[in-house]
Amino acid sequence: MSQGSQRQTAVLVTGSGGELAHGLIRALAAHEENLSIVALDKRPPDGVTSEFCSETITGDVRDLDMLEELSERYAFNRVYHLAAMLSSSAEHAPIRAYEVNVGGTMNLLRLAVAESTRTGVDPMVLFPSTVAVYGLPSFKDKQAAGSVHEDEWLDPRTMYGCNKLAAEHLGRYFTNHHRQFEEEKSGTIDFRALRFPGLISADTLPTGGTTDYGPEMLHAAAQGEFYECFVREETQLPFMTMPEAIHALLELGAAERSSLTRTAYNVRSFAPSVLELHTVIREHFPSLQVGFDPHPGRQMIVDGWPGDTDDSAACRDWGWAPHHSLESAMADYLVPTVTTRYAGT
Ligand code: VAH
Repeated sequence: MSQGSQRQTAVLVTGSGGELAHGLIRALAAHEENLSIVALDKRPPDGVTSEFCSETITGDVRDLDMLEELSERYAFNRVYHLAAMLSSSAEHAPIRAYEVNVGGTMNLLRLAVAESTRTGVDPMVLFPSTVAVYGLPSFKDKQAAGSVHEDEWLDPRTMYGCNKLAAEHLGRYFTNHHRQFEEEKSGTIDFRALRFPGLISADTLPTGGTTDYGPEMLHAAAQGEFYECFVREETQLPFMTMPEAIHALLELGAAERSSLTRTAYNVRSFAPSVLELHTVIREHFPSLQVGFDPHPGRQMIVDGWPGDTDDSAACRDWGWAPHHSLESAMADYLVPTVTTRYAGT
């Protein structure tokens, strides 16, 4: 630990090359003047990240030495730990998914705990969890369960869901129970997680998720392309737009700690079936043609996820409120933005 050298206070964003980070970094730079943002991703940064960040690091969250070296130069008082392998990718490489999603998260928690021990102030760790932490045993149970609360059906059936639930528990431990044998509480953090549904962005396309059919169908429609959907048309899942997800992260980060009754919250905006999604998209792109060729494994995953989640705890504790219905999301944000994105292509 270097003595004396002045460390710069900064916010760390991992997974900075991903969809969520792409918009979050812009929003942070816009909302918080003179904020020093350090971006970390396994891939080299794009122009947006470099423009808004004081430093961009190409590195892997599994590399604890690299993270410790970083924390010798920066006092990270807030971490947005977005780096993860999503659900479908994780099924293809479950061990690597564990190493990234749990091992990597543990490294970031260790960095935050070390910072807390060093400064006596709890760094805030904001963590995108997922509805994949839930596991409904059958399609019938899914239909009967309706909107799932945070403390029910916590029986994940994917490596990704198991990873994210494990990471939630680790974050909750270091927030509420670390060094509980010692007289003085120390080395604690302020961990706050959001169980995101499927996210739909008009600016970027996801890779390796199982809710990707939502954004993929929209982007295919905007490009006049045929879309082959990998789940059945009666499949229903909760979704929200990417801007709402970013807003929820900022709002949760701004909430008074005393108002929070839990470390992980559901948030969602609308929960369409694939057929409803298809119908609303076709209202704007009438030439959209969709085929259905369900992928058995991905269908099994989505049949085990809740058709909707209950976000009343987030509404009560920190004022979360969806900005959109499916229709308004399409008309006010998704269609105008995705049309501009592909204009002239
Ligand atoms: C995925 N987009 O599809 C993620 C999400 C609810 C699933 O976390 O894996």
